[in-house]
Amino acid sequence: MLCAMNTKTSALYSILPERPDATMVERYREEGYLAFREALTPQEVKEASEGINELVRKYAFNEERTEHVGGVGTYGKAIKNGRGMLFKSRTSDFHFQVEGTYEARPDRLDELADNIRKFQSYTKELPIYDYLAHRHPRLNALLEGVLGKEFQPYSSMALCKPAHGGAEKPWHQDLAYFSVNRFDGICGVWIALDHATVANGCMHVIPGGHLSGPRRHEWSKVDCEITTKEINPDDAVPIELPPGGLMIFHGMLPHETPVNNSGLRRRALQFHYRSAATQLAPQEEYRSKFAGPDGLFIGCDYSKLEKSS
Ligand SMILES: O=C(O)CCC(=O)C(=O)O
Repeated sequence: MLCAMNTKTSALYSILPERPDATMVERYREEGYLAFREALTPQEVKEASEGINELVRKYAFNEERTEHVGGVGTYGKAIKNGRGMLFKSRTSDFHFQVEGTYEARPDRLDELADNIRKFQSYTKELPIYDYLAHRHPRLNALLEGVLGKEFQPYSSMALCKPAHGGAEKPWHQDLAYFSVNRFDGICGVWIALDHATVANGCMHVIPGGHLSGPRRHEWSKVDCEITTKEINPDDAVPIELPPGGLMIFHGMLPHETPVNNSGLRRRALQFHYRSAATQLAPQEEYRSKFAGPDGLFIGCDYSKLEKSS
């Protein structure tokens, strides 16, 4: 039993090296992920975490800067993950959303920052995010190792989990959401800003699960998820990381993060990248690729979400 667990967590390393060696890159290809307990400095973690509060103080309930959409109860009983109040910058693509059950109030902005579920398109908002996403030397070397030279940013979208009920993100493949012409050149980078443990909703992955092609996703009561019969929970490996730990993972790797029922929040950053060989694709092309044996699209179909809300 212990042996099996050790084998399963073998893609966990202590330090993000200056440059990944060939064995690491090979392991990424085989298992679909690599995790490093130490990647950011404590100062970088502090700045990145405080940045969330800074952005909340700048944007939340500032009518000139921000459009405010929805709030508790807006989506009725069928609250899906993260669908609390949405704060949209009027001058950039940046936006963030609080946990579905949290009532955002202008007099409690630090509390609001601890209850964020999702923040998106944030790399241009603060120098620390721009640096981590685009100019961090060791992360760039890692990305070059797995994606090749001239890789490009694809998106910045991070999920956080407030203490005492931060919602789960059920099993999915990130490529079920994206729109690209090939599936071998996309990866995500996930960075822990707090201790990420099983109790507060750390990443869980299916090692090697990126090699089996697209899996069927459906909008459930919670979110867009891989239908459970396609995932064997016994194959899942939790990736517990300290603040500053980092995981890189293939865009087809099935992964999930459970609900946070603990008293400790779980913040993270996340960036996605694409290789120089990958193009953004029109929806039609992408849908025909992310298809089941019957040729029908099996990714996350937003028109179905609107019907079920
Ligand atoms: O950070 C999390 O809880 C999950 C992130 C994730 O899986 C995603 O955004 O696709």
